[in-house]
Amino acid sequence: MKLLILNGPNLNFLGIREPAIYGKETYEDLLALIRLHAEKRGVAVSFYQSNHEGDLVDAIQKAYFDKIDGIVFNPGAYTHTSIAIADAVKAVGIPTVEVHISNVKEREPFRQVSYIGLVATASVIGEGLQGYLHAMDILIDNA
Ligand code: CA2
Repeated sequence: MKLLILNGPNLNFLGIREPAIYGKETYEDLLALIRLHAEKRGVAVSFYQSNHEGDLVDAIQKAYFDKIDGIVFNPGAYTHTSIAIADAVKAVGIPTVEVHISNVKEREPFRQVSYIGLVATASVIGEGLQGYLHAMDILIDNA
């Protein structure tokens, strides 16, 4: 099984700013955590992070041609704005689990809307970096 771990804008800033919301661990720490979990669960993982909406659409389309079996996706702020990204997730038909490190349900009203949530298989919200591992488990256990 091949999983794509996709992260949107500013997630490369993890551990650098706003530790009270997003924790102290860095983006590299996140990748290490995921690599370890992938090894334990016997799945292959690839990673992509971009600050650009179109790049994320391209990455989702590429996942289709690369025969990716599942996407763990934190779209960052594009969660709340991007119909283009939601359309891409729907178009490729790859099971996709939305992840949010923070509990967006208890934050500003504009974070209550998720276009990705409308097309995702499941959403994992407010579990910190562990949420990415939970999302992997959902995809693996439902394959
Ligand atoms: O809670 C999440 O994972 C979010 O997807 C993170 C996005 C935010 O716009 C969503 O509403 C919820 C923001 C990512 C910003 O990441 C930073 C990390 C460290 C320092 C500054 C920003």
